[in-house]
Amino acid sequence: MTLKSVDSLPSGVVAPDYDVASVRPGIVHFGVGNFFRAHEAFYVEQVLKDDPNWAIIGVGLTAGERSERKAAQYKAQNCFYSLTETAPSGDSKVRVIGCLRDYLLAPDSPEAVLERLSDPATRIVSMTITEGGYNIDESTGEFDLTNDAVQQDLKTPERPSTIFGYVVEALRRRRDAGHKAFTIMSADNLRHNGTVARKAFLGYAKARDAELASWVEANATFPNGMVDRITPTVSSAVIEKLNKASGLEDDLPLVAEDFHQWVLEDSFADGRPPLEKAGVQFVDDVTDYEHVKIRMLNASHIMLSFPATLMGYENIDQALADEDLRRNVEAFLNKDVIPTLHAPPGVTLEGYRDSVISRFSNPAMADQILRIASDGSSKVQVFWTETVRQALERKTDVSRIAFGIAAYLEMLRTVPDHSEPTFKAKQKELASAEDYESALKLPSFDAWRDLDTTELNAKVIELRKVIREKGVRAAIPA
Ligand code: CS2
Repeated sequence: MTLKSVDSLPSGVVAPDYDVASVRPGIVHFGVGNFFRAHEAFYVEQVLKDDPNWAIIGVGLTAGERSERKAAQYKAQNCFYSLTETAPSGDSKVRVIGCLRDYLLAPDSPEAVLERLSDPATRIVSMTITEGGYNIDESTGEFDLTNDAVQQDLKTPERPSTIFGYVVEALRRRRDAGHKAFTIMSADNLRHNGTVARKAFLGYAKARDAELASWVEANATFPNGMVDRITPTVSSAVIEKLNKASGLEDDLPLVAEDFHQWVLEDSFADGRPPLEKAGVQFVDDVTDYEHVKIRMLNASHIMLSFPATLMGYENIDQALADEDLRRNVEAFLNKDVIPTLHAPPGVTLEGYRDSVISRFSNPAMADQILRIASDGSSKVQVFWTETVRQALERKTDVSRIAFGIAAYLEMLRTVPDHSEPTFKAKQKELASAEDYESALKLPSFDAWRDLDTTELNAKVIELRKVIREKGVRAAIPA
């Protein structure tokens, strides 16, 4: 059946447990991608029955045919979509999510977006815009005011096009109208995502108007959160498969693992949904949780995916079924990561490791290696830096880290259509150079360049040679 309403869904499909017609929007979300749909929306969905004031309005910022098509699909389905949650055992559960109540394409209706953001009923503005989306200059660590779109917004602040322009203009209107500020909540997989968001939005606000910036600083909040749920890319073949299994005709279905976690600081400017009822953990400090997630799960995801790409594997469970790759990733976790990590209360690192391995081996997910390996340049920095620095400082064995870097660089050189969206011309040139040294100058490795990298770099070069001459498997550390 066409997914236009949640009345009489096929049997086995779980419908919203609240009256969809009577919920009211309280959250505006930028970046309605699969991760948001399977994570934040999934949590909010479960608490609307307790507090109906937190439905979500999605906003897309990019113009173009693809965005228009997506917006049309949301409208056609009254913003409903189905989520299939799959467990490693193969069990799955399908539910229709109803908490997304509208989808606005900002380039088509900028004023509607500003009105929604300025409405005092909007009390949280959340976002999943990826790391690059925060427009932080890697070399200075500050908000990049030289960005063309930001420059344009600063010239015409009342007609913005960037997320910073929209949010700050709305905050200006709220202040002038005597309304409260909202919470600016990042749900991106970054360390200290709230601190990054604070830097970005205040960086823009200060450049626009210092007084307004002070008001935002005093009144808005930027909670940090650790987010986790593996959410594969949905191809048309997957859409067909999901619909066949659910009995729905959903143009926007998605699949995710049954595992999900959100650890959040309880720092909200004007209230929040009762997310603890859906399992969100509220803590004073998310740092240790972030480190465990990023340094164990995400770091081993790329440690597996870079060589697996070269070996021709498609999905992460296939990579993990390769005994050599599995041994390498387990050794990386046991010897390089766990000894230098601090576990937050209630978490054992060995238990976390076992759960990560079990999550990766979930075949029903068919999680694409290309999804994980793409944008490796940012991921290497975010996911590996701490572990690399610890190894260099403690002078421990760097062979597994060197192997990961060597595989990454060989992948960049030999998989030309590999997506590195943030690479500029100079980086492309370094990455594709035939010699072994040039690529070591890539900015991805800047974060540990101040330490003694002689041995590490020599090992990377040695392993790149082995990969080229004898293949990846021969380069996997014993
Ligand atoms: C993956 C993540 O793309 C990646 O880097 O490691 O998308 C991962 O699936 C999520 O962080 C899981 O929460």
